[in-house]
Amino acid sequence: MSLSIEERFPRPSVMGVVNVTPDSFSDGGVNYAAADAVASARRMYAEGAAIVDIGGESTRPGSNGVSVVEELRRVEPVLEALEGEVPVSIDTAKAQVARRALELGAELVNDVTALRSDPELVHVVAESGRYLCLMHMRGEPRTMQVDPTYDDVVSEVARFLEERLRFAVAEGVAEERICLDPGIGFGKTVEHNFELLSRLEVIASLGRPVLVGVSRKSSLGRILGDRDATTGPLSASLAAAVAAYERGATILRVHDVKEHVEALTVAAAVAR
Ligand code: 7PJ
Repeated sequence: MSLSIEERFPRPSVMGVVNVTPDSFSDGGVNYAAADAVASARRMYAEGAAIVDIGGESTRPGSNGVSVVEELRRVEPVLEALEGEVPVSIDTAKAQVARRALELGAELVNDVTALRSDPELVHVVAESGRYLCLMHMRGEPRTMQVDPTYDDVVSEVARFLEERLRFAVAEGVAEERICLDPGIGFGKTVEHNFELLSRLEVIASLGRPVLVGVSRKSSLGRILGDRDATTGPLSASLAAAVAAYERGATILRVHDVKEHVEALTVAAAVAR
């Protein structure tokens, strides 16, 4: 039996973040060793994460890419250790990395480029029958924070996600397996990010579950008054996650799983 993504991940569900990288902005280095990444993923699952997102390439602002070989070297041992034990998604834009991760049981492919960087990836996902997250990003990580401008950020992000959804479906990915993500922090100012959260209903009205990743992001630190913040605190992450949930988010991608599960459990009890 195959579940739709909303059946598999009821609202709200938590996705834990494990960056197997030396340089991600929010958990830089702590999970770079495979054993540490595996331990973090196990802990997050025990704390109530529905799924744990494993990534081997940093997408922090200004970062460069890594090779397929290096990305596989980072994530393969982690996926092998977690197979059959912890539900995982693979955070990659590369078809070869996704293919191996799916062989090792990954349930979801999280491509922050929304199938724009590797033309093979859509076929890998379609053939696998697994879930897919399509995220909005303006530009690419190396340059995305250089003066981002939009006429109306919410309608432009919605139009983009709708177009990428149509593309994925046309290429054979079942619509009921796809979720959409406004891409908080990916080519957006603080004001853009908060407007997207504020009007998240517009994204939800596209008819697919919405995934939001705002945990620890710099916009949180900046709205608290630090103009040069590169991260945001847990308290602010929790507030943003609950606000996103109340505006229609289904999956919250977070670093601090236990606290988010608690906050969202209470928010859900109020909402029902
Ligand atoms: C996001 C992501 C996000 C999705 C990152 C970090 C920064 N994938 N990957 N959505 N952010 N789908 O690890 O927090 O917001 S990288």
